Amino acid sequence: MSTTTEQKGFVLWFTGLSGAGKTTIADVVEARLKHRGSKIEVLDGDVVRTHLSKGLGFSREDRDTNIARIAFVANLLARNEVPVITAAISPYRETRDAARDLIGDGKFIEIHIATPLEECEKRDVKGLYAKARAGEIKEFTGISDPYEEPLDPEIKIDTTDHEPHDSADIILEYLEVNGFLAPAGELEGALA
Ligand code: ADX
Repeated sequence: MSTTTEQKGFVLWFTGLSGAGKTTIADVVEARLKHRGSKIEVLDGDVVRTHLSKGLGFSREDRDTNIARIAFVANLLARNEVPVITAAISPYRETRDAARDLIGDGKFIEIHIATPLEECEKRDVKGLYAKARAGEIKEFTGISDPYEEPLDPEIKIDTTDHEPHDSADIILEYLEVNGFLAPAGELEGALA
């Protein structure tokens, strides 16, 4: 018998430029999943870099180490039925593919937050793009360092024409359609 409360592990692997909206959307998806009674853990690049990846910089080697650590922890959680959202730039295709291989294709959901560079730079929430343009920050993704777009992500969202709640809708619908999440209302219906 299927139970609507059964929890499945999966990883929502966000990738995209700094300022694309990864953290903002992750926060909304996290809140919405919690509201639906799901477990959820978030591994945010900026936060991971203050603990697990403290001291790492932005060379390719350090970014790869950072991403490998995030993938390692995400896998530990997902295989124990704890859904995970990762929100790091993760600029290298090969490194994201290694994360996909580790976690398993069936559980790895790559989400390209595909906000164009011009829009990210226009927002410049942290003021880092201005510093990168002025040469004060080296190896800045999109300006002086590469970002390799996903070729075939499970989901692609451009936040230029989506509010965070719209983006979260797209992601939650994907989870429902693909059997990772019981449709909204099903649990209430089952308990009625
Ligand atoms: S990743 O490349 O290793 O995936 P991660 O997501 O952890 O990057 O960290 C990116 C964040 O670090 C950015 O959102 C920004 O706030 C900050 N940052 C500082 N320096 C850089 C840089 N050179 N390139 C990109 N982001 C930087």
